[in-house]
Amino acid sequence: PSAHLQTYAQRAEKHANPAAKALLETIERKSSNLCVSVDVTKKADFLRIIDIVGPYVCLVKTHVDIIEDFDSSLIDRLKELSAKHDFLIFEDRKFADIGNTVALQYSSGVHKIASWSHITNAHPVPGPGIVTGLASVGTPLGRGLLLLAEMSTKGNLATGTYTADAVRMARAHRDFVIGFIAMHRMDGIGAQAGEAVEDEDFLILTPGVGLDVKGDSMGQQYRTPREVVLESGCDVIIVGRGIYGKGSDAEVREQAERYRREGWVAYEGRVSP
Ligand code: 6AU
Repeated sequence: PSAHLQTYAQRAEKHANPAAKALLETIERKSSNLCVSVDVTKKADFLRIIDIVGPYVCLVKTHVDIIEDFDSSLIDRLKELSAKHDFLIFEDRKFADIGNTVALQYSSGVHKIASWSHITNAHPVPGPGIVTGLASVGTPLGRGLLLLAEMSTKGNLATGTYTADAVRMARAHRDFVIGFIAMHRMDGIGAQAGEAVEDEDFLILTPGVGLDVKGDSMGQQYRTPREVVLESGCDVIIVGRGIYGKGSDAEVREQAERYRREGWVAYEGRVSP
């Protein structure tokens, strides 16, 4: 059957990339396909929210460049929380430059992303050189890359042939590109006639997930975990403001539990209808 009709555990066995395998195993172990996006600007808030949501997530998504009081101790704490709560880390860097530049941005600077982030992402717009550049840093460290094949926002340009070209780019680098930021499954998209793609299993991580509102004032659009996982066949739901934006610690915990449950019920409905 198509990969998304198999269990996460079955799929974990077939993945050679260490980050993809570890993510699928973590999802299975914790019964959670929830990634929380912690888009806050203060170190203390960042760590507090992660400690609260940690038990309910497979993955924590960061934007480290928005943290005002960033220093290397933040990364040490983040790694401790990752071990304590058993989740992987995804720095949502959205690389978008030539290979040589992204290799430097990924390995160096203040943030040294490759040294701590299991997964990162990139826009395919520069062409395959962006994957080669990031892979030169990430592959020796066992990291995984997601290409942005689609986006969640109104009016975005990642559609049609752009999306198909992104999938083709991933197919040419299957050891390092583990999947996509996308709104639905990419199975067979952009394949040439006769090209064997039935066995491919790109992970689909999907932002734009919310249960209480339909969007924001800047073009974000939300769908429910059921629409994303059951109807569109995506693998991981990414939730930001729907969880961390809820106020008290108790409410943040409650929302994390709620989205974990909704995401998991949608998955169970998919693999054993
Ligand atoms: O749930 P939200 O709207 O508060 O946050 C969604 C998060 C943000 C975005 O930077 C990110 O998901 N995102 C992405 C990613 C993950 O690459 C792509 C996209 O198309 N839309 C989107 O919202 O941290």
